[in-house]
Amino acid sequence: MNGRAAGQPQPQPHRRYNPLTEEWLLVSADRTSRPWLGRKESTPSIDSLAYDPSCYLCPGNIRANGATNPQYESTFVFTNDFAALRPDSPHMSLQDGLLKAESERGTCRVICFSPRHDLSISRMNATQARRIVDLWSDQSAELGSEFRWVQVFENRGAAMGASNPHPHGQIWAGEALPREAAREDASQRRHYAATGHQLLLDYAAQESGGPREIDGDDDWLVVVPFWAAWPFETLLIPRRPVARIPDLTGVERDSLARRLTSLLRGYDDLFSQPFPYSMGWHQAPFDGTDSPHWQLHAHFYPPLLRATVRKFMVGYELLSEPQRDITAEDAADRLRSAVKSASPSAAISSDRGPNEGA
Ligand code: H2U
Ligand code: ZN
Repeated sequence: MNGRAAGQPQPQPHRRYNPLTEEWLLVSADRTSRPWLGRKESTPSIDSLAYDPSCYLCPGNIRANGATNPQYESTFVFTNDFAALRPDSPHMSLQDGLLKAESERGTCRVICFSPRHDLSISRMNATQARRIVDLWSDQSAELGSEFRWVQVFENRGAAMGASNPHPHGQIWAGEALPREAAREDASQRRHYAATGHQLLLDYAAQESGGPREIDGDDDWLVVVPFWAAWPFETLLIPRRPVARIPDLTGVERDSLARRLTSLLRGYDDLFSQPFPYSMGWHQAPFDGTDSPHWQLHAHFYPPLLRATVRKFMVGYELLSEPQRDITAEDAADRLRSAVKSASPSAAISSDRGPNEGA
């Protein structure tokens, strides 16, 4: 299952196991040459406006509900004006035969990463990216004092449903453990009970230096997981046991900032366009325990297979199980080259627009 030299035949269709979600997926790597007459993704260009008067996230602008953003100078957080979870949701419970429902309390926040409309994480320097890590951490600690599950995430690009190119993410926090959290909690708990080790630390040890490693240092491993479902999916894992973002040390935060900017520059270089993705952190539930079984990690789920062709999770994927068209090893080879050759000089060091004063 290791990487193949160029020109060797593609491996036959096979299934791979995802030990985190305890699910299988189908790998059929010889299908990428099939004719494609379907939808072509447009290739968005890099947004060059440092300030966009029509953007609802830029400093001083008016949002959809009429609120005015402050003239913020680094990061800015507000409660989502169209929140999917609310703290005042009244209690409700229904159990009627096979019909079951329960109320859910929570909150949703929008987190702006920079006042600059054009400063995506891939164009940030390490200092600017470190601010985002600290923001994720502070927000997680604050929301974790009230809610059990804190989901930090970012949708980037119209292909992943992002509403606006202004660099921003979201946090949804709630009382229940959602599906992915419950699966990862169960699998990690079982592995820890059986071995005394964190599942993802055992996985990181097995992958280090291998054909799916993209990047790494003493503190982090960046890898295309063996069980990746999305074409250029990656997983970021700290090298020591860490349950939650606020547990990361200053050194780990700095090196995370560097790994993040390198990875995202590599993604942008892969198809010479701002690379769309959904990313997010899976940290232990904030349930008042140490959760030694849980290893903090980030998932990046980018949809693009080629520059203008996206992977659709439809048909077989929806009805049977996920399927992928290039092997994780091929994707890792290409992404690793892009990350290694991506230039840090692409970074924008100013937090202010070119025409703004100090
Ligand atoms: P994306 O991360 O998918 O771009 O979503 C941004 C969020 O911003 C979205 O959930 C919210 C939307 O509800 N939003 C506001 O809260 N206020 C606005 O003025 C527009 C968008
Ligand atoms: Zn903006």
